[in-house]
Amino acid sequence: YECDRTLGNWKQMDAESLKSNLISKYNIFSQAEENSLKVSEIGDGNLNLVFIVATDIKQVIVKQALPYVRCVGPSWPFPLNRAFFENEALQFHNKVAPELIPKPLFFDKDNSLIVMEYLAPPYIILRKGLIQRIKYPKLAKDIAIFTAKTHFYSSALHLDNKTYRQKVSFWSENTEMCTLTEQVIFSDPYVDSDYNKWTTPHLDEIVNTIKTADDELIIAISELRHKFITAKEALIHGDLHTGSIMVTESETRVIDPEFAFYGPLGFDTGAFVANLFLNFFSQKQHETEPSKISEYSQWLLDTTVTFYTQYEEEFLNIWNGISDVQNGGDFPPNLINKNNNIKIAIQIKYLKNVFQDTLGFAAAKIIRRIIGIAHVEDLDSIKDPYTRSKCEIAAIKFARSLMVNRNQFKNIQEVVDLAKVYY
Ligand code: ADP
Ligand code: SR1
Ligand code: MG
Ligand code: MG
Ligand code: MG
Repeated sequence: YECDRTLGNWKQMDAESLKSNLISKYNIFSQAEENSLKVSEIGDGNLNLVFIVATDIKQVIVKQALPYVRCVGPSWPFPLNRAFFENEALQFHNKVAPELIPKPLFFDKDNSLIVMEYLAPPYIILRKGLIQRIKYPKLAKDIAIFTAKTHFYSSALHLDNKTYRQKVSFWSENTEMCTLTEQVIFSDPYVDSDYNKWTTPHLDEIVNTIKTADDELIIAISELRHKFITAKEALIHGDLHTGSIMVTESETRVIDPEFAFYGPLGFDTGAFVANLFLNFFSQKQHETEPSKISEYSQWLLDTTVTFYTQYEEEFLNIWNGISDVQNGGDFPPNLINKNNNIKIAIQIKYLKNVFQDTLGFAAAKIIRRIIGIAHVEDLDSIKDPYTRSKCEIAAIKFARSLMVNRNQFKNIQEVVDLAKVYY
């Protein structure tokens, strides 16, 4: 399923073609249901079409890739085969963490289209929930389990070496998605690019410093970019921001893994942490006294700490065969398994590397969401430009410090303490 620039059999779906496919080709609805089927397009992401197709008693989601970047338009062509990789990732997630994703129901390769379970209200996109200042008690643990399981079970800690190499090769074909990330996260925000934007002139000065006078930052982002390109640790989600998570107060589901590939684990954990911090800095708009930390802001910080602590704990538990054993880990191999101290030392080193990557990638993701092409509603929705700029400048300064000093932090609590200093 190569990606070429021709459309092949791909046809953009409308209500009529969708109904007909769902009945005759995908067998999701019956002929008898045809007259009661209703279709509405609800996509609010940057890239794809998303439809709800429903009768009075049954609903499904249909997601179709477009041959271009939706939020830019046809001037930026984009590969249709991302739907193939999204479906492959969903199938893997469905094996290792079925309770944490919408169930995949059908994949139409010709039309780059996925039919999946509809997550009905009260499910909402997590970003929207955080903007409404809703607390989610299970969120940190659920995302820790999702990331730990998907990372561990696709890594060479778990897979035999030959299978692992085959998977790295297979997923490296999702290459144009990585190219987009390399541009919009690791390059554009640090140079003059027509795609960059920021929402007030109050940011001109800090943006100019980033692009012209911050050698340490440019070195750091270059190293992170290199790591993004070369690390092949496991199958990562690739776009795990708070718009890729749907929640109720008691349940969590991860959606939208179209950017999945074999990459650095810290890119996923960093995405989640970055988006919690983006919301945290947006909360500054509500504070009645300077630098005061409201109860909700503190909940965001606690959630960050719980998430990261549980991610490491869950990852180690699987590695050690304590929880959720499909097979545990076979690294280090038998030659040294007589000495458990060696295993512990290797695990500590492994997780230290993931932690430092998490901080670096989190910082990169904070910066790109404020001065790059794709922003976040948490900050963009702050009406008063001066208030917004205060939140954004605090977030950028924090991210800058986090990125260049990413190897100095001992634990996630120290990171949260730094965020409070810049708040
Ligand atoms: P994109 O790749 O364009 O970002 P997403 O997969 O993130 O597309 O979906 C866009 C929006 O569609 C989501 O923000 C959410 O509102 C809605 N959506 C997607 N999948 C589901 C689902 N399984 N159930 C309910 N809503 C969904
Ligand atoms: C053109 S940049 C669009 C962004 O939206 C996706 O969800 C990814 O985050 C990507 O970087
Ligand atoms: Mg999305
Ligand atoms: Mg997407
Ligand atoms: Mg991002």
